[in-house]
Amino acid sequence: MSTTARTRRAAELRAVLNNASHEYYQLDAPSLSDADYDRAFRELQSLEAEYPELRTPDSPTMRVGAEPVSALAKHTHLVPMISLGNAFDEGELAEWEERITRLIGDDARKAGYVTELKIDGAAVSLTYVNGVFTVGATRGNGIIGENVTANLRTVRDVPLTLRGDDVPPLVEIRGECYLPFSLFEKLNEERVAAGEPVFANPRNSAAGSLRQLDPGVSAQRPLRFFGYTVAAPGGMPLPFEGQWELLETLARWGIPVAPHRRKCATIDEVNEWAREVEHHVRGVLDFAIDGGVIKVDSLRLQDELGIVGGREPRWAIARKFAPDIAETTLLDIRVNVGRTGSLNPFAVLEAVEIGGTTVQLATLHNFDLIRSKDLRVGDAVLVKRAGDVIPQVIGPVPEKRDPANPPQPVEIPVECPACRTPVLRDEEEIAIYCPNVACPDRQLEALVHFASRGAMDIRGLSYARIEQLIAARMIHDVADLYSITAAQLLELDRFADKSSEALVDAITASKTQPLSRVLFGLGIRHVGQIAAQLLARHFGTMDALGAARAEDILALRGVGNTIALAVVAYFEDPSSAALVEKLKAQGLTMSEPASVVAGGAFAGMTFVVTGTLPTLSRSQATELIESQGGRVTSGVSKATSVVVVGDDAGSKLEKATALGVETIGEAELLRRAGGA
Ligand code: 0OW
Repeated sequence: MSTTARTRRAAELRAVLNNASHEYYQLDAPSLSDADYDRAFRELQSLEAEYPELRTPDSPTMRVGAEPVSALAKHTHLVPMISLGNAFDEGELAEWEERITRLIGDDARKAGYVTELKIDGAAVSLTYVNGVFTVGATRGNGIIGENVTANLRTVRDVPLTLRGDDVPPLVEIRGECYLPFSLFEKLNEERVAAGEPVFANPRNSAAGSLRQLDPGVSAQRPLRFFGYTVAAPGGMPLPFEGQWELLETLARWGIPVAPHRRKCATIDEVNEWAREVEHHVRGVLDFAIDGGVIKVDSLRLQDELGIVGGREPRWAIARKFAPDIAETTLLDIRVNVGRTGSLNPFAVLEAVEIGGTTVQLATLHNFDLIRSKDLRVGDAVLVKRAGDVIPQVIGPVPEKRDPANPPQPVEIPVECPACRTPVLRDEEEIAIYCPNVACPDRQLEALVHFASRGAMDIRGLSYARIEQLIAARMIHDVADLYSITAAQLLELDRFADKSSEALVDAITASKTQPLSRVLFGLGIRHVGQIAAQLLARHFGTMDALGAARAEDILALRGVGNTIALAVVAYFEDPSSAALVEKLKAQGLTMSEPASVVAGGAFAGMTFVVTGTLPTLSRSQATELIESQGGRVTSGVSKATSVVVVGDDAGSKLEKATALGVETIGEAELLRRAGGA
């Protein structure tokens, strides 16, 4: 191949690969298959290996770790990286606004504010020369940082070239490098396996990964990046006038910008945003934040307000949230047996204050996780509590163990703690089960689930009352509920005339609950609310479903092999088939009203789903929307009625915000579908 042809081919491959990265990481809509990407990448790598002069700074092969260095070189920032003052409550935020108003009158209020998530990672600065990524540096002391260019090249979120024709010839883009929680835990598991100390929190691991001397190690650490400000040498014109436009421009140039930002006309709107983020958004983010950043939405006013002591801008402030991570002692690990028989370990903690509430219990998911985190009873542990999500144990603080007498690793149970039946472990799943259907703990949990709001919704039948009925041997399974009389209840503690009548009425009323709620209430393995609705709306009655073969069930869109086999197995199992007959004899209708399907809550609406939803797969969400008469498309446009937003939502969220299309989360989707 001639030199010209080689040069052209290399340029072509770079363009294809960089564009594919942009589509994959920024637009969440790849058009090039992984195989084609790898093929092109290898062709470029071999071209550059044979003809090194073809290697350019923006070549995607530069992302693969370069040689290790003995120490990081220093880098002086073009423009100092300033820090932020803090406001810990709404009062202090009001004082900040007053200080600004004293200086420039009402102008700030007129310009309005921009609120951004305050990413809790490691601040970095990216220098682009003629739109090509040239230098990457840590913040350091704000004036001089460390050159970590080779490491930042391995960060997929950092574009090697900026897009658009309005990029200044020399510009520094500042932002935060962070490690998502999901990857932080995985990284710690790997460190435990490698016998290395675990990272205490995502922030340390981001900073530690960035300052790795060996880019090959950085390349193994999937750091992410959000940009939030632009610095250009004095006098360089910038194509935006306010912070909101700055963020829009960064996104257009191909720099990831954090979601959940908002243009606020008043400080009250800022406070409303902060409350929403602290109590709802924070708990579902896959990355750590320690608050929000509030900025005056005008670069002119920012210049006028200036910087205090060269360190803190008067025009921006951090609205800090209460810390959502704290250290305490793991006093015990207990197990409760779920309704499906799974043994669910949970942590009993030394009471600790986190995010304004006292935490004494936390989830531990399963025993594999306990072993991979190497959690031991007696350990000092880090606990994360965010929003209204159940607290989680992030990991132990191993250096606090007494080397002379370290706590012992946790034994994985071999028998059920409630009925002593030897436990089973399904290989394809990582949970451990009690196979005994008559296990008292399983029965209790099964009854609680059956009566719960999402299932038969039997008001007044609380956990404590169910325990009471089981202890009085009045019920053994869910069908026995329908034989209870008010007279029997009167014999129990804390039951009077009214409450006895009311409970019997509530139980009787539940006989006409739709089939979907009965199916969900029966706790058939793998059949959650959505699957129960799909099965009920398709088969209509319990008899029809009970008579269905696996292939009939498989014909449903959104219902896979696992569910089909689990449903058939349920009806083939003598004890559950007998239970269904008992429920029928008790007079439960167990049929799905057709009206639910015809009109449908989403009739005539168009939805787009983006990002990873907490519990629904993309196809389940699609099924749910279609089962309610809605339509699902892939692109956001003015014709879109609603965008359903999950974690790591890509540019579809930006587009929805820009077009003013309504965005909701999974919980709201379920509520509107009548599933909640
Ligand atoms: N951590 C952040 C964040 C942000 C800078 C630029 C002007 C004033 C501070 O998400 N969203 N916006 C800014 O704006 N700074 C942030 O973090 C800073 C970097 C260094 C100290 C803070 O962490």
